[in-house]
Amino acid sequence: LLSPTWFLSELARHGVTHVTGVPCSYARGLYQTLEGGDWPYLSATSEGEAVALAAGTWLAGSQAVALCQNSGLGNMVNPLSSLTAPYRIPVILGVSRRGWPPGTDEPQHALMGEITPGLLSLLEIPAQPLSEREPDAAAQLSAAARHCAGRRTSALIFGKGVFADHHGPSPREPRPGNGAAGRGRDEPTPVPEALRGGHRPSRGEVMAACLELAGGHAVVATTGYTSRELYRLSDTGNHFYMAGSMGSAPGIAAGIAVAAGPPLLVLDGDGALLMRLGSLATVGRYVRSPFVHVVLDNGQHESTGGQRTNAAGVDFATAALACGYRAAWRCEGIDAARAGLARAVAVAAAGPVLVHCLIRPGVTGTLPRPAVSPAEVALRFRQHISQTIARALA
Ligand SMILES: Cc1ncc(C[n+]2csc(CCOP(=O)(O)OP(=O)(O)O)c2C)c(N)n1
Repeated sequence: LLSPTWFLSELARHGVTHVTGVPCSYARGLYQTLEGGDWPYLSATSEGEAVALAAGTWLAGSQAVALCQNSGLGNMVNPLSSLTAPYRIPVILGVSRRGWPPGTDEPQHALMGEITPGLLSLLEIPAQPLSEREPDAAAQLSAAARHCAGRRTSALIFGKGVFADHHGPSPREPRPGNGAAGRGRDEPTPVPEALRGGHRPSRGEVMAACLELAGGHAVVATTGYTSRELYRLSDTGNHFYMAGSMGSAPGIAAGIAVAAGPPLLVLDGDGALLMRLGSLATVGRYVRSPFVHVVLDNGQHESTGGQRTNAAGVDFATAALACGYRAAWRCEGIDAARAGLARAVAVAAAGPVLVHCLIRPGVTGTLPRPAVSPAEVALRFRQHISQTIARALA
C-alpha cells in the first residue's frame, strides 16, 4: 500500500502546489491526510469545478492535482474537453475506480467501473492504474510531471485500497490560508445594497465600466458573448477569454486567487453562474485576495439565441453573501452599476465581492471571436500573472 504522505510529498517534489477534488471512500487515507494536514487542499463542490480550480492554479503559475471518484468523471467531461484540452492547461487527475473488478461493488458503480479507462481514452487523456509499489508509483508520477511540462493532462486510476489509511492527527478545522471559513456560522449574513439610477445598460456598457474601474485586474470572462465583447473592447494579456466550459469562470478565478492572489475581475453570466452555483461557496470559503465577481444578468442565454434562464427573481447578491462573500450589490441602471463597481473595487482587497448588474439584451454589430488561439490566451495570461506577482514581490 502507498503512504498518502509519501504520495503527496512526491507530488510536491514534482512541483504540484495544490490538490483539489471531491472525495471517494476508495482513497479515504489520501483525503484524510489532505483534510487533516498542512497540504493546500481545496475541497470542490463538483468534480467539474475541481478541474476549473486546477486550471486556475496552472494559470497562476503553479500546478494542481484534481481528485474524483469515477462517478464524478462525467461531471468533469465538459471542462476536460472544452477547457483543459483546447487551452492546453495540464492537470493531473486522480480517479478512484469504484465498480471494479466487476461484481465487487454496488450496482450504481458497475457501468462506470467498466468504462472508466475507455472514457479517459476517448478524452485523449493518458491514464494508468496507480501502482501500490513505491518505485513504480514514483515512475508514474514522474511521467505525469512530464505530461504537465508538455502542457498535457494525464490521469492515475486508484484501485480500492491503493492508499494506506491515515494514521496522523484526525481531521481538524483547516487553518487560515488553508480554507478556514470566512465568517463564523453564528455571525449574521450581511444584506446586499440595492442601487438604482440611470438607463438599463447593455453588456458592453457595463463591461467598459468594469475595465475602467478595475483597470489592471486580471479578467476571467465567461463563455459566449461576454468573452467576445471583452475581446472587442480590448485584447491584452490579462484577459482570459473562456470559450466553452460554461459555469467555470468563478472556479478558474478561485484557483488563480488561491495560488497567486492577483486582483481579479470575473465577468459572469446569469445562466453560467446558475450552472455551477456551488462555486459561490468555494469562492466564499477560500478566496482572501481582491476578487470582484460581476454578474451580467440579462435573464437570457443570449449567446445561444435568447432563451430565458431561471434567473428571474434570483437574488445573486444575497446568495453570494450567504456563501461567505464580503459584500454585494444589486444594480439597476448604468449609474447604479458604476457606483456598485466602484465600491466593489474599493473594498475587494480583503476578499470576494459580487456586483449583480441587470443589463438589457442585445449587442451592437457582430461580435468578433478572439483571433488568438486558446492555447496562446492561456500561456500569455499565465505569463501576465507571473509578472504581476513578481512585480508585487519586488
Ligand atoms: C456546458 C455547456 N452547456 C451549454 C453551452 C452552450 N452555451 C454557450 S453560451 C450559453 C448561454 C450562456 O448564458 P449566460 O451565462 O446567461 O450568458 P449570455 O449568453 O446571456 O451572455 C450556452 C447555453 C456550453 N457552451 N457549455
